[in-house]
Amino acid sequence: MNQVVMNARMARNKLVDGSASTFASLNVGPRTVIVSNRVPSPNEKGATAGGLAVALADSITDGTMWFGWSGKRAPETSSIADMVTVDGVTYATIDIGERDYTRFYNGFANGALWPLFHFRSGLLLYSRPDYEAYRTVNRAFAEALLPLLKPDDLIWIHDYQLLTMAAELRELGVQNRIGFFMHIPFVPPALLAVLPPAAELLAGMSTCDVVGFQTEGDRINFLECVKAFLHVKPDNSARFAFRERQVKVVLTPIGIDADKFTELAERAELTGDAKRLNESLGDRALVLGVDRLDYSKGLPQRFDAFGRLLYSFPQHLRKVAFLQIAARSRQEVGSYQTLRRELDRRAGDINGEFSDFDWVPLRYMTHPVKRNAIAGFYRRARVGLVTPLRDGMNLVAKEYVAAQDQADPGVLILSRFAGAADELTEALIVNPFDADEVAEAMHMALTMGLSERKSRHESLLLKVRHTTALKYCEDFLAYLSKAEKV
Ligand code: GDG
Repeated sequence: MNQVVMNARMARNKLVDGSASTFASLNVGPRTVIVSNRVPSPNEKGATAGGLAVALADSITDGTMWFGWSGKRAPETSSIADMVTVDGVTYATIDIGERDYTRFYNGFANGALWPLFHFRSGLLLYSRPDYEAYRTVNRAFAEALLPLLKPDDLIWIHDYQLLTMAAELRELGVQNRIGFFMHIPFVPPALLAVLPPAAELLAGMSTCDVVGFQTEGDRINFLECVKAFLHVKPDNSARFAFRERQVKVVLTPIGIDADKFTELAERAELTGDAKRLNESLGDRALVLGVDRLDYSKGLPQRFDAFGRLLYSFPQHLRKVAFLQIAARSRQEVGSYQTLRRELDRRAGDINGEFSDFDWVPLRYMTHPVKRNAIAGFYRRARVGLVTPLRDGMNLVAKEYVAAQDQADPGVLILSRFAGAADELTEALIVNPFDADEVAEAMHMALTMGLSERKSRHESLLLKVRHTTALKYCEDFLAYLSKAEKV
């Protein structure tokens, strides 16, 4: 008996021992198997900073299996998944070996793919051993998932860490429908060409039946790349043939559970954290930023823009406070350490320049805050400052809109380079590289009358309520479950 078949039997036994009731619910219709790099433990839901986990946690339904990395590092990458079922959702996780992790995660995924797909080719660090580890981990994911699969499962793979997993599944003989969704932006051919294994990665993605993107721009970039690198000819419905399979390229922007978030913000407003923030502010207006500490989020530029506001519009001195929550992430990657030092310096410069003995204009914290506290902070903020240099979607923009008091809403300032800007056109749309433009938008937001605030917010809320996390899932799965003719 070969190792894969042995693993299959052992894993099946483990699954049956763990959850007979889940099996009952999985027997009805095709099951969705979600695959993402990181699977939060069921108890950890909502506690982490990160858009993918938040969006998926909002949309996962009874009977789904969620497969991926446990978050634990082990001496070796595991070949058999650990299974646990909570509220009808089966969480299947593997540990990643210490050495694989460093090269796969810090190395190729976050040292090469992340900067490149955020249009920062100057930050890209490529090495062949990193890429080999990436391939190894994608292979390990495929091998550990294989024994858990049923013939009619719909497999839905998420994000840039797993670009070659579908190809590995196909090589292992998996014939199921496979979908892939890219949460981050996609670059045009001239940029992708910088990456040595570009064609291999595109070929990996193109072994899927459906490939989805956040914006029309990303979708077009991907189609241009497959034309240039794989020499395929997409038709007018964004379908192309590759290795005897039809690939459909779709647009399914991600969202949040807006109504649930509104309720969370209403409740949070009355809790200890929101009250403490409120007391500390007095009657000052709050400008709020909430981001993972990441160079794609444009934090140094945002700090500078706030400095420009205080310099160019001194009427706001002492009347405004800027709170930036920048939860630390990927601290083992050098460019993130550099960013942190840079922000410390700029925050010090601004506070040194403008503070008074009883007023500090900029508050900046790098430890994560509880999700319900964040919801309450959004509701208190007169201005939501969302100015990434490049972002797949940006859920913070949508959360900020959902959290507002409709009778007295705040104003969203949004970077034109966030995917969310395609939808949320009633925000104040800015170029985050232009500190003066962002400062002017802040001034406009801080002085905007109630009726304009209400009319902008009303339109934004309609959109955020329409493009929910659930709609995102339903739309993608509708494409994935519908076989296209070859
Ligand atoms: C990727 C793409 C795309 C932030 N700080 C804390 C905290 N957060 C939460 C926010 C929000 C989430 O993390 C961040 O989501 P984003 O969408 O803004 O950004 P990424 O993490 O970069 O997500 C992005 C997303 O995937 C989904 O497709 O939109 O473009 O880059 O929910 O509220 N949550 C908690 N504490 C914090 O300190 N609890």
